[in-house]
Amino acid sequence: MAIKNHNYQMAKFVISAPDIRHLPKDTGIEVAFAGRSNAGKSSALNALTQQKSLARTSKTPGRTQLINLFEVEEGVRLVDLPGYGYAEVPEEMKRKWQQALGEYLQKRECIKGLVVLMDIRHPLKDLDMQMIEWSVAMNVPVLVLLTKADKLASGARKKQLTEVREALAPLEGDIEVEYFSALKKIGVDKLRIKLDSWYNTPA
Ligand SMILES: Nc1nc2c(ncn2[C@@H]2O[C@H](COP(=O)(O)OP(=O)(O)OP(=O)(O)O)[C@@H](O)[C@H]2O)c(=O)[nH]1
Ligand SMILES: [Mg+2]
Repeated sequence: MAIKNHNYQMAKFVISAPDIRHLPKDTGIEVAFAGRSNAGKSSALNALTQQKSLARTSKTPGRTQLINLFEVEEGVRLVDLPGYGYAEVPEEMKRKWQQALGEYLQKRECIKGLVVLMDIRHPLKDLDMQMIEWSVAMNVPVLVLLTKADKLASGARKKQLTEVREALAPLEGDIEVEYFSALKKIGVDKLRIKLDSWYNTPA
């Protein structure tokens, strides 16, 4: 089958939802972006779609508290999941987000891939592992992006990449790890190629 390249620049905002019950019908294909608050999810989506403010970025962690859904073309969607792990959020709200994330991954059938974004300086926190383990259990392939790679020199960058790859190898899942910088546009092509391959996976 010929791979179709999607035009991510065409992405348009569709809806913000507090949980999966408020999302559009579970048909077509979705790829979701997950990560700790401030990891760079919204920035990565903006870099991918070459739009400055498709997904809102913010200096205040915990800004994206809803599931934000974007459509590239009919039936091809990108999902910005709520950031997790932000310490200064009330316990009750944290619990709600975690539940929304778990539900999304475990019940939403149109998900064909998960991008997990982790700050290259602080990778593999508990909830990152939880998200990756859920995906492996659901047979959903994972692309881990080590974000803000521009913050490290190339030696330190490679070291982190190797360590994260080694740490995830025992999970034996369909997991790929790359580094990324929305600022310097590092890894954007790899992200695009991976998404195209997921969107082209036969159902
Ligand atoms: N240096 C650098 N900073 C970045 C990069 N990507 C994002 N940032 C900064 O990191 C902060 C958080 O980025 P967001 O994209 O809003 O992060 P998020 O994961 O969407 O955060 P929440 O929506 O709160 O969960 C912002 O101040 C960004 O400017 C990057 O590649 N390099
Ligand atoms: Mg965000």
